[in-house]
Amino acid sequence: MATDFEIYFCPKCGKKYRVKSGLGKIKCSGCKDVFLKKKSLTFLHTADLHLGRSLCDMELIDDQRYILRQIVNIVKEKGIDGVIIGGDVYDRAVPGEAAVKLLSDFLAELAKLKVKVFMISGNHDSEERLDYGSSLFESNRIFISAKYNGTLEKHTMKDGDGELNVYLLPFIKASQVKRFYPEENINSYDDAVRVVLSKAGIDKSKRNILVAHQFVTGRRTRPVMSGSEGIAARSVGTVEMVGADAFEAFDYVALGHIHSAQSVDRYEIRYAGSPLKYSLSEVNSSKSVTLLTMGRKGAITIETIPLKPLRDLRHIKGEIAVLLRKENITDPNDYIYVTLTDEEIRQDAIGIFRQSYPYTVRLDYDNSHTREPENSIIDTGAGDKTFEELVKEFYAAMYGNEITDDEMKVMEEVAREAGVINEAG
Ligand SMILES: [Mn+2]
Repeated sequence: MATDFEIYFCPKCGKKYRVKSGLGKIKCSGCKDVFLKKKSLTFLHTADLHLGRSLCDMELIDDQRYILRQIVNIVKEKGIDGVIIGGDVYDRAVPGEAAVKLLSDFLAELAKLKVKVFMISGNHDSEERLDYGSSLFESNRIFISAKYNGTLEKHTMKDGDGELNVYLLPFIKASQVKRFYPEENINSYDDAVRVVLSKAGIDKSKRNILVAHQFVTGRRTRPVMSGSEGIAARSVGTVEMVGADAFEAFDYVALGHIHSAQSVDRYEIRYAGSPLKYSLSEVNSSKSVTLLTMGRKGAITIETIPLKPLRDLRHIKGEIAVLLRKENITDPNDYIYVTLTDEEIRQDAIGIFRQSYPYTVRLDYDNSHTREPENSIIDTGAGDKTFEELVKEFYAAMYGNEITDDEMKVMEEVAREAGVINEAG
């Protein structure tokens, strides 16, 4: 895809122009006597949108709509040329209606801004679903690579510093690549990625960006996980890891998969992180998008722009009477994870909490029972308590809340099978 224009912008009003190469000095059509300047290509990198996700039974669709709008505004304000979405667009292979609509609205907004969109699939996405309608999207400069088809997809852009290639590598497993290159020795994801890149004919004298969704490790370090990546990432084995040195040909590697923003091995190999906190383990993290300004080869500027969520996720801890004092209640519409230090387990504590914090997502206890569960149980002794009473107490001490009727039924079944209680028991 060759282009014979360059991007200029008006330093006064910010308007962008696509100008045929070699036209010389040009003035802004809106601002009198202001000459246009050549513009470096800029990109916004995000990943792991996980549209349709919920947090402890609370649907996050409004939060996701809010954060995508914020991203669109950044694209607008910063005059971004390309938006990179590094996979895990949806939270599940079969996304719900609201999630599908949210993505199409987001892409439509970006199309209106006439920016290019580069999107790949992640391990949570269905290749077919994400691929659907992709040829239609291309007429709106939206490029989706959802399934590896034997060649690495490449798109070329151009600015005052020459050509820039954006390569799209959807999430791949070793077996998928082996199908296309049976003669190659592919036993791991690392082998697979290296084979794919070696076949792509990458010109190292040009500026190159790769978009990928893999578990990338440094020479000495592993990326730090946020805890919301899902079971596949948490239980990753060495077969699934890709060494960062595989990406030597790229000026920037826009990664998805790990939900905490971070670079791996060198600054330009980067996970943008998810735009929202997707698990309780992320209460103390901060979310951002990554911005790239591509100067000439070797001169790339990377910065992060913090994202501000509709509702933050916070962890608060203390005695219920103190936490719910009027003067101690702040930002009541945040998602709240509360740990009570009261010794006594309160009936429906979460219900009480939700009167002040309607978005309380979880409540547990940290008291002498939870700290020393063994002692408390031994000390209490079985006495003449019924099986049900014992299980109830144990559950409350371990988890800090009441056992449900369904869970109690399961416990009774297990106990019956194990011969701990009899039928009457
Ligand atoms: Mn993810």
